[in-house]
Amino acid sequence: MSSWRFRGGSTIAALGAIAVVLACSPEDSEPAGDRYQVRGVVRAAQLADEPRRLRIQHESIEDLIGVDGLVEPMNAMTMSMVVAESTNVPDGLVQGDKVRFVLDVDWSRSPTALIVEVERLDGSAELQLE
Ligand SMILES: [Cu+2]
Repeated sequence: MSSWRFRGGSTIAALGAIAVVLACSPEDSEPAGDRYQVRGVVRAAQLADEPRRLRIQHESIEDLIGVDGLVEPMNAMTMSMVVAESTNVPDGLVQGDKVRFVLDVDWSRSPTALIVEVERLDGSAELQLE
């Protein structure tokens, strides 16, 4: 029984350590809205702008939660999105590149949508852009 109690104690200590690490994590400053995995084609890479922007023709986002909290799918379209400061954009990303990106949406924030991850897809990837 004492060893069981010991194990319980170390579990609690470990959880405490994890909580401290999370509290001190630089990820605290990252956007934290609803996140969506999206694919598309870069139509303009405005990476010298402040803030950086990507204009992307993207596939539909079927599970998008609208401002009223209800699912409001976004059709495939071309739109300009701000890239979060903490996001690493692949080197040499240019118009015509296919990408997978993570869109962070927070309706109480401006801009509402931020790209928080982006990676280049193989050029042969087939996207549904209509
Ligand atoms: Cu859109």
